[in-house]
Amino acid sequence: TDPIRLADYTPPPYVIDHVSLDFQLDFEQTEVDSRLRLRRHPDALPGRELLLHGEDLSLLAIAIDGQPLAPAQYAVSAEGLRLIDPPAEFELHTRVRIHPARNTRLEGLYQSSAFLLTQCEAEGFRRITYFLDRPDVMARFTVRLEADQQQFPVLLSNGDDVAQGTLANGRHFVQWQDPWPKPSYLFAIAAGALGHIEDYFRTRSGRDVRLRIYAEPRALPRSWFALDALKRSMRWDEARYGLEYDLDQFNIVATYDFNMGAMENKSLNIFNAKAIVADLERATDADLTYVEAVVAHEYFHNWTGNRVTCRDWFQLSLKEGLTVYRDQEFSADQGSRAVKRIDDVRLLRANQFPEDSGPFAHPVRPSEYVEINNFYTATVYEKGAEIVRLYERVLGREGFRRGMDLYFQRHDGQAVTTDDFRAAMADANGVDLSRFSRWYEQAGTPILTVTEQFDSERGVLTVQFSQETPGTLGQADKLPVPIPIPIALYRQDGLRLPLQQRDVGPPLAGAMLVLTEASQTLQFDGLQEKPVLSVLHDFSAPVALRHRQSVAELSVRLGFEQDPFCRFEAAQNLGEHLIQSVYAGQALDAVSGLAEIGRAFKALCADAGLDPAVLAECLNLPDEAYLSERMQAIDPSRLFHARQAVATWLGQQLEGALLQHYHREAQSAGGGFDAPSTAARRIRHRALALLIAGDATRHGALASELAVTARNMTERLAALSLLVHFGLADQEAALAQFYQQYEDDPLLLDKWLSVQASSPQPDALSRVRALLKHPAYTHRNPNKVRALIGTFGRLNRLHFHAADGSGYALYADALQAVDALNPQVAARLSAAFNGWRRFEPLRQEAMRRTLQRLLQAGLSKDSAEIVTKALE
Ligand code: DPP
Ligand code: ZN
Repeated sequence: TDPIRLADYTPPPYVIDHVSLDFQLDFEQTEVDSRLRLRRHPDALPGRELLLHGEDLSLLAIAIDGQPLAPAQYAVSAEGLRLIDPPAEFELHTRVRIHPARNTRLEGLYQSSAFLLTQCEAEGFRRITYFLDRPDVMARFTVRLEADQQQFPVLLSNGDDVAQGTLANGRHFVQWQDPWPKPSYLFAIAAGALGHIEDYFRTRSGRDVRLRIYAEPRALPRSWFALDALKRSMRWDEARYGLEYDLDQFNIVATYDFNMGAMENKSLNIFNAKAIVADLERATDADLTYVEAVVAHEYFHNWTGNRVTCRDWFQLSLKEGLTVYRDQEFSADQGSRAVKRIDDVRLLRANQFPEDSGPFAHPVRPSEYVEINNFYTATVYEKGAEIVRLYERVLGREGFRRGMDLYFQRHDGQAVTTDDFRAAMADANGVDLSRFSRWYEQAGTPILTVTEQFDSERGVLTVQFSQETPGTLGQADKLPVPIPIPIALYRQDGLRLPLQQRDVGPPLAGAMLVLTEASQTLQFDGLQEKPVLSVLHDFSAPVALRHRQSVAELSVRLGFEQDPFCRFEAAQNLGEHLIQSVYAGQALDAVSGLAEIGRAFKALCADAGLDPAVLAECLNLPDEAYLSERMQAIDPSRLFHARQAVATWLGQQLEGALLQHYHREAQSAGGGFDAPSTAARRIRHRALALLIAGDATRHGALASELAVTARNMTERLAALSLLVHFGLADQEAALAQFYQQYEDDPLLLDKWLSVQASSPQPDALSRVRALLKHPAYTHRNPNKVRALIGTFGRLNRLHFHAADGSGYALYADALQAVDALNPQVAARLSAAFNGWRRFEPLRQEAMRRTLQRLLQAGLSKDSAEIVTKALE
């Protein structure tokens, strides 16, 4: 398949001013009657044909301006409907038939238990009717839904419901009108047996908006947290950006069958139930945090995505990077900003860095794609959000707000590009941001190297900053990018020193260097002893930092940094030093600085001023994905055991302190979803994991006890996963009990599957094999696939990479079966092999052969793109 290229972009051949759709809904056969008002785009190149996208549609009728078309006037192909010599302005009438119940791809119109729903982003609308299915065609939609009243009591679409009524034969209809022009990817309907909960939000200009969450009735009592998060999001967007909601109703529909997290369709968001249905009793803190973030994310899209949308799919990060940045800021304001930042950086490093250094490396604004669904990536989302954060970093919060204001002032109602966004930021602040375009255009994580030289006689510290972005496929040479680097100096005893800059290099503004060149040097003087240098506070740019510091320096940073992210970073560096030493074959006892590291972590545990959640993250060793990023010829089993050995040592060193934290926080951990209670649960989970790693015989009983006394799902699941992952005596009973208790809850069964799929115990593979046949599992449900197969490939590095290739084989078989049903979900699974070149020769070869076998077996376009790239 030929790729689609950004360089080939041309405006759409026609404009569609108005769309009128009439659905005769039915699970087996739905008929869609469409009337489009089209007119030639003023800038369009003249052409004799007009292609309207359409896939898997049966055309029943076609007419232009009321005249049925003769066969010579149109042609239907796998791509769509070609109109030959259409007039400059006309009404196109088509009628098509589609089959929702047979739709296993979950794109377009499909069935989920007792209702029908749609997913149109990126190119699902063409599976519903013929259309110019591209985001720069923005039209006003009127939608009439008609169906059997008993089977489909609820009929929802975008905008406001303007008419409804009952018809003969037990049928009824509802008519919807969306006053805002929108691209087809934001179209949605949901119809069927749905209940709802309801609340109101009064906007700052005094309008009342009716808010509803629709779901199957049993999920509704657990959806109030999400509804509250929606209200908080609406309030936050008004306060922070002056952005108000623009319709009288806002509806969310939750489904258990969904390819992604959620979808921001105009005024009719559709959510994976995982991102809505959550309360303390049945969801973990991580789940609730996720729900809050996704609800906010989709709501924020109403302005960043819907009112101002993307010109083409290469600009996806225009809405996604920006909206992720916005939801990150919202979440930071809801709870602990420090913990949020640490979590986000961990995610970026675990998911995006490997993407950037692997075969699928692509710029935040890609220049070509085969299947757009494959570009909903950590790079477009998370790295995209980091780039937006860079603007905030260099312009300040107020400058950033000025840029946002100008962006909406200029582009409301338009489909624009990331260049337009950057121009608004620059123009609103009268600065030149042209070099930031490189962040969008260059793939690969820039490596920032910091070297220090101290002249003790003159008391001068010289610091050199240099950057280099490694070459990626098709992009060998890279240019320097602007990197904001906050700088701080500390004395050995932890006192923060003033920065006295000498006249070398650019003068710092607000203790921050913006590195724009390949290399720049700074000097600081007035120093009595070599200070401890700290750079990149708050992870100020998405770079890989190479800054060699001694154990002594890292210990000072761990103990005294004012920025919590930097303390976490020092802990990660110390942990990495230990793990890599053991991996390289040293006995842990012989590793340099071991005693000092032990003392530093003990002191950290005793620091009463430290947020227990930040402490928990400092005690959480760098994960295997992140470590692997910085290694070659990886032996995954050796890496797992090295990391485990360090965890064991840490658990033994800190035993007393960990027990203290565990017991001291017991009461707070029974509290609600507030910062102190969630922090208490986090530190208790971390402490218990390390204690058991340190001595399972002594502390394993605490996990069994927690399984029984758990007061919320966070505790219950922590206990269950510790029992299973450490292979403790009570694991089978705990698994059986969990299953029995939550058999009726799809989301909790997902967790039950994940816990087993991620277990490092020797029986993990046979468990996964058995679970594939368990009634709780099906290849047809994306959440189940991700919970079992996805988790196994992503988190179970020990058994996925089993030396005999059994993990790869099992995974590939499952992937192939899923691919036949749902290409979009399968393509995600394919990415698990992307890092294959980083492994030791035997695993490399086994993975390469597995990829070849998959390709030969015949894959969907989605999966084939990933696998082909991996083999290139
Ligand atoms: N559902 C995806 C998101 O909101 C695509 N827009 O990020
Ligand atoms: Zn989004």
